[in-house]
Amino acid sequence: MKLLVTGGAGFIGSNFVMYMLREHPDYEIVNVDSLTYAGNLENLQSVESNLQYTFIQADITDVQQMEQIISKGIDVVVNFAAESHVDRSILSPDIFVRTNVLGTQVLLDAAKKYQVTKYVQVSTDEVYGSLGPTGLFTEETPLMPNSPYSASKAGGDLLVRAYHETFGLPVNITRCSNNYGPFQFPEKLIPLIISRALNDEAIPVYGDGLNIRDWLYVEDHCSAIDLVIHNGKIGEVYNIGGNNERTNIYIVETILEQLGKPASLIQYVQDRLGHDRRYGIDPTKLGTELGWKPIHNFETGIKETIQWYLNHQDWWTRIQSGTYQDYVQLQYGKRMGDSTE
Ligand code: NAD
Ligand code: TDX
Repeated sequence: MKLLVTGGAGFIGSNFVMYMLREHPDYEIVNVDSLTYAGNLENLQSVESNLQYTFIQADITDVQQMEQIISKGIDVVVNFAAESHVDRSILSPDIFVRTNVLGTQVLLDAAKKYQVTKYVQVSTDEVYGSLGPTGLFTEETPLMPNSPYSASKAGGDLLVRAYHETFGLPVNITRCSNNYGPFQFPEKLIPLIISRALNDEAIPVYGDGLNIRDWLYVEDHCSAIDLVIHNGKIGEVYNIGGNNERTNIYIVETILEQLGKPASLIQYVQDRLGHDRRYGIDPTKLGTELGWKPIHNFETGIKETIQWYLNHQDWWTRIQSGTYQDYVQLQYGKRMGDSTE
């Protein structure tokens, strides 16, 4: 099988490329990534010389390049490429629409033109909006995105659905909860806490810290997508999650405790605009129809993740030395009374 993975130099995409080369050593994997601030070829050093793996630097909104790549015998497209950070979508929504909506449509067109056997859209639970204190997101929950990020992901999902209904394109959509694990860019909550705590910097907690996210170790997300590629029923949506709901403040306190850092590092700051209160995934369909089961629970997964960041300080220190500082200043400067300077 020849797989096109887009966004394979990012957090989940790079974990997925490594996972697939390990689980299916006979598959060919083409990784297309435009290498935005979030794309990092260092993530893929371990597979660089694997003859089954090819990297192409290209933008998914580039029609000619996508057609050229997909015309060369691609069987399955898995679209991870996206602008993925909610806070950045509040600062500049335009690039989210371009990549997450237009980019998806360009890929769908090329997939249709060259008749791939399957197109998998890697989406997110955030398209469902925010939950109250009870209930879970199922595949039937209406789409009610609240941030420019989640609205752009929902836009992409609706196009995927439409290409299936209108043109019969064989598609699946996956909607996963919050991921964590190795190679996550340190703008996201868990690596942000770990890296800042190790530098003895204040940890910004939005609002009252009681927002809830449902955490899944990245490798369990990869195994779910692998199953969907092979056994997902055409046209279906699959939710992915491991029933690991935690408040943000629990995550912060757990990491500080495990690193032996004081709770005095916690700084409550101005809330995120439109901040979704709670996400919780019902993964029953994926379990009963495709037999998926996560293998990591939050307690072991977070320990492994902290250890990975301790062992790979060079990786995140290099990221922090680039344009990352400009983003930190823009996002947190005023919020934290400029204590980030
Ligand atoms: P990420 O930001 O770490 O990686 C995104 C990758 O896409 C980067 O390598 C970037 O260079 C690439 N990219 C961005 N724009 C591109 C373009 N126009 N053309 C080609 N490549 C481009 O994101 P992530 O956290 O790994 O998320 C991957 C996917 O999974 C996204 O679609 C996201 O919506 C979805 N998702 C993420 C999570 C999560 O918790 N991180 C949860 C559910 C779903
Ligand atoms: O500095 C912070 N302080 C804080 O309190 C940051 C960066 C986040 N938070 C809160 C906001 C959220 O309630 O922590 C929670 C998690 O935040 P993020 O790591 O930014 O993730 P989230 O907004 O939940 O979105 C993530 O999960 C779904 C991914 O970034 C998305 O790509 C994915 O679709």
